Amino acid sequence: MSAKKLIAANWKMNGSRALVEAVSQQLTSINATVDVLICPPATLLAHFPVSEHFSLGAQNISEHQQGAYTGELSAGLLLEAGASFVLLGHSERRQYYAETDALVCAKLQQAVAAGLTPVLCIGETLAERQQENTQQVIAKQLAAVYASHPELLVKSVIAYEPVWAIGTGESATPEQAQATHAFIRAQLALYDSAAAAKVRILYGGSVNAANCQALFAQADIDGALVGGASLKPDEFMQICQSAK
Ligand code: G2H
Repeated sequence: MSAKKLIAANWKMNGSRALVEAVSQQLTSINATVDVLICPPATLLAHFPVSEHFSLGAQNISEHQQGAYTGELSAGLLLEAGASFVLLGHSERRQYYAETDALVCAKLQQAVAAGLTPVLCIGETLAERQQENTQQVIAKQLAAVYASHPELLVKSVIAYEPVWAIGTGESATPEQAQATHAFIRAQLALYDSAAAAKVRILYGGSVNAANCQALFAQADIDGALVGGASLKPDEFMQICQSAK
């Protein structure tokens, strides 16, 4: 369990300059006992003020360092735009943009090489859970990166996001989430036990102000990746303040 929780906002393809202002203003009074990360659409990164109260992250990067890849953004460009983290392997990227484990691994290597901290998103679908394959799916997603690159673990944050809980209003129960987080930590320990004890494992999937406290009380839940509720400044602030 990490000493300080991390609450990350994933705005997905939402937000505006007005929301940047509202959230930045709201976070000026955040308690220093929690780390806060905002991952807006890349075009909004430059509109955030430099702040000691939160960090910024991107939602995706290219697997290439630079070159003729029209429409893509490299890790280096996003770093220069103000990001210090990047979400990788989110289930929406895996599902809608056919991102494979191998591609996610290549992006994670680019992120670390450029100096971005990757937030590796993993999780099972409803069908995989119903077939009792949650652990196999997660072990495979982790092995795709860390079996060949265990040195990257120490630089990573993991986000467990059961696909069936994303944007559905149906969060995993604290007990379901804790059981999977403990499994994730045990898997990570196979690659680097010292890093595994310290790596922050976030829960994501319909986190809101009403359910976050019970999730944060679990031993292996080190914070949250918040989608829909992060677009509401008051509610996002409540979630951050619950994570002491
Ligand atoms: C899961 C989560 C943020 P939501 O995608 O990554 O979104 O909180 O809306 O389920």
